[in-house]
Amino acid sequence: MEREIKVKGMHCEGCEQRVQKLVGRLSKIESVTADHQSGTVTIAYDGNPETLQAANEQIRELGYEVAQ
Ligand SMILES: [Cu+2]
Repeated sequence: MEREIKVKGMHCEGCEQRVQKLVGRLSKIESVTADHQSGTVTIAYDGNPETLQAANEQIRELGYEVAQ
């Protein structure tokens, strides 16, 4: 299942890479694509709400704002 998360605060490719690397380390997340220009992080995951929640928390821990 794929989900697009709206994220504020990513300003460059470095931000994209941090998000992709750290969110991509979470279990049950198959792939992560971050785009600072559109302010989105797209994840492919198992469809479990807890997995989505973990991704949101990781993004916040990195200092970005997740719009619900
Ligand atoms: Cu940046």
